[in-house]
Amino acid sequence: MNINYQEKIPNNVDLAHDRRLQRALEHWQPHFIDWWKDLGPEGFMNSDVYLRTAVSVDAKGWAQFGKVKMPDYRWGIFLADRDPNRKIGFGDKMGEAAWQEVPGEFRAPLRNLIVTQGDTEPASVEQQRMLGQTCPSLYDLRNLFQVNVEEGRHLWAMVYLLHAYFGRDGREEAEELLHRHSGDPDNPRILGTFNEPIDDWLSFFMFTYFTDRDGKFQLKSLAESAFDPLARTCQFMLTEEAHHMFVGETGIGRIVKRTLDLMKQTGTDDPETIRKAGGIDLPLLQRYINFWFSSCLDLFGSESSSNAATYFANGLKGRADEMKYEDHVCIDTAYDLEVPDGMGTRIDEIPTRNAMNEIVRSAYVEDCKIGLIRWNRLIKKAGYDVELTLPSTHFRRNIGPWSTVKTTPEGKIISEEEFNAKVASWLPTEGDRAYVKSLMVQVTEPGKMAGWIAPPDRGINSQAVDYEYVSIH
Ligand code: BYC
Repeated sequence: MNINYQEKIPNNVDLAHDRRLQRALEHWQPHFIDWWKDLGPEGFMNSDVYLRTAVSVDAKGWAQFGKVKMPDYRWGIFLADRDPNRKIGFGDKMGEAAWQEVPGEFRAPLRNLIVTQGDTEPASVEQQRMLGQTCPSLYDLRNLFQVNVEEGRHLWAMVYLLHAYFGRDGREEAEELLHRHSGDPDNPRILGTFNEPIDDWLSFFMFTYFTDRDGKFQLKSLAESAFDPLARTCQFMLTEEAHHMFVGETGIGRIVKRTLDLMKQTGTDDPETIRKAGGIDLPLLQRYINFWFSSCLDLFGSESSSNAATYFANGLKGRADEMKYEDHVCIDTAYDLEVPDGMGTRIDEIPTRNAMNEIVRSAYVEDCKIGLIRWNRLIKKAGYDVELTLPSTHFRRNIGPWSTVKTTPEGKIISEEEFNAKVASWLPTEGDRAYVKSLMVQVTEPGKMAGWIAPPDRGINSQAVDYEYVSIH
């Protein structure tokens, strides 16, 4: 069904025929707009931003580009088309018809999954709200705002499900999504990473590369859900998510490119010299990778999780790309999990269903490698013998069995003293953060770039790189 833009809330769910739901969502809408004005991007509310807006959910031509003032963006409710024959694809109920309503016995866990997913969307907008003040170019500023408005729409997607399928407690949860705030000590966002400050653009690119990729894997897992409206909502969200990861991958790639230029110009890879030349040295970049990657690994939950087993058994949440796996039931099978044991490790055999978080995390790690291969290719081509790497999945964990020990980035268990003595070479220091912050100055002349990042290879939607992507008023 095409998206109806004539209504107050654009949608393709025939909202006009459910007056109660329409009224409830129209009641929530001004709260969302107030939240956007208070905690969305700081400034720029009167600027015209070159944004894409969804016009239909089919694969071809779902987006339309044009200049829009952000508060006028048409946030709405878009679900992928329904397959009337869809069957449950995994777990104990495999082969049964997908659910169009929430079964009473799964109300609480499904609501929790939707609330956790929904909570991350406004959280990320809050985390990024000051970045416009230090944008490295108008091209980047536009991409930031594109990401922000789409995260706002993803919040709408989850709020629709809460309102449409979870009655009064769903409506209350929808209100709470606007009341928790990223980094608020009294009422923080649910998941750790979404309370980390993002006050420089290097962190933004790391976030869109690593954290949005967690979003991709979690959405893919929920797109397998037996609860069909959730599955269809997540399928459409995934089409928007791809651009967010593109922003991260190309953003980090452009930093690497600029740093390599500076290394060539100065004839050295010495970090101090690169910093004097106004660039981001590769060891600093590595420390940011170590920080964000390890933080995002925690977003998959514990390595062994009875929650995950129950979700899988009941068809609430599958594995990303479930069809890639041979066995969709995973009963009576085991998974070998490496866990710390003193200063060494041992293998624990756990039921596969309990290992679902770890299985999806492993697929995520593989996906994260793609960008590193591309960035390392640039480094190698420039003639340098340096490699950016992903740290071990055991490094700096706060969730799961590895949270009880300290390891090197290579995953070797070490004492707390050794960790503390070496951490400054593994994770961003105060000095690193202050230096990155010192580079953050706003550049708003069309086509101009800040000195620490190379221009993109091409513009957005075939526009030139020096197109005025944001007209600032
Ligand atoms: N921080 O059994 P366990 C995105 C909690 S990103 C704090 O191991 P489970 C986006 C856990 O909730 C994708 N708490 O975990 C990206 C549980 O609490 P309860 C977001 C954590 O349940 C960029 C307890 O610890 N979507 O879309 O198997 C921009 C026991 O945990 C953390 C989702 O996450 C943590 N890191 O799995 C914008 C999908 N990890 O229930 C957007 C929905 C775990 O005992 N969420 N805990 O109170 C889920 O599927 C699951 O809740 C999790 C955890 C995968 C997060």
